Amino acid sequence: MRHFTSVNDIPDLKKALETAFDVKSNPSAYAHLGKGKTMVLIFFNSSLRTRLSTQKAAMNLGMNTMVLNINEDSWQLETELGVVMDGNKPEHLREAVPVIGAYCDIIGVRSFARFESREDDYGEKILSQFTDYAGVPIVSMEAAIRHPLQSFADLMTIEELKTREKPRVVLTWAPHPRALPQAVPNSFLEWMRKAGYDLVVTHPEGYELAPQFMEGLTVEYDQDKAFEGADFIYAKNWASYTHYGQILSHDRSWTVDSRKMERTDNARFMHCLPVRRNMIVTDEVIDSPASVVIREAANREWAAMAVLKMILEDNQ
Ligand code: SN0
Repeated sequence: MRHFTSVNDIPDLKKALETAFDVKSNPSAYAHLGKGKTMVLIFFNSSLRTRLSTQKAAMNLGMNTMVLNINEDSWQLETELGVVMDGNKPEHLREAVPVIGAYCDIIGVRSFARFESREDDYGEKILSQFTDYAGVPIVSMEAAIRHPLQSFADLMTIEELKTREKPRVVLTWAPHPRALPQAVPNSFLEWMRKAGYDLVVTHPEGYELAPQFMEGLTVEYDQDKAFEGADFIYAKNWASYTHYGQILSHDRSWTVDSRKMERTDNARFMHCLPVRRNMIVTDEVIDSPASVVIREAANREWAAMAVLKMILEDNQ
């Protein structure tokens, strides 16, 4: 594996999962693999779990890490090609990326959807400048349309807790005060489909995800029905894809609550975090034993460690 930007970069998902569970049981077994190597983590957006878990994963492998928050610590970067740079952005990504690449062996990058243009976001305009010009492997730490490290940890969590071979996994939209990217739900569907699970998607009208991520799936617009027989409830807000970046509904009846969880088959509650309590999910549900959000977050370290281990082994 050269770059890690989606599940499609993983040659063998079953083996990758085995690697993740192996590093989880033996966190210090590979402490020399990345010795003398450096990972730079670049953030265009905020982070708590991704920053700490990815940095920790790199440290577990003996790597050095450097973190750069673009909007606070560095020059503001121009990302558009062909522009006259007479504004407030002193440096272009076209130089910044290969310069960063010159100082390290792996780059992690976080760059959310900007909601300025669906074409730019769905073309991964920022991420692809990194893969094209860095000269070193790139790990997506949530790009415009995918969050593969999150989905990998989600998959680990379900594998650990499932009680049947093909669990029924329900992705449900839930209300939120802001317009959020589709990266988490897109990626989640891609990984869950590859794992062969029984997948159900539920959301209000107008929140249909991009067709490339919905392949083979149909939407159940009735959330109550969707919850029936579920083994896992995965809640997430996202803004509209069809009315790109818009909030079309604030309907609080979509908040995941105990009454809805009772319709499931003793389902576990999942969310990538950060989560808005009593918007996405009630206190009662997230504080109940059914909630596995902390385990999910903890698994981020092992998912990231597995990814970095695979990259280090394949790019000696
Ligand atoms: C991001 C998202 O893609 O939805 C990151 C999730 C891992 N979430 C947010 O930006 C939440 C911000 C908020 O205001 O709640």
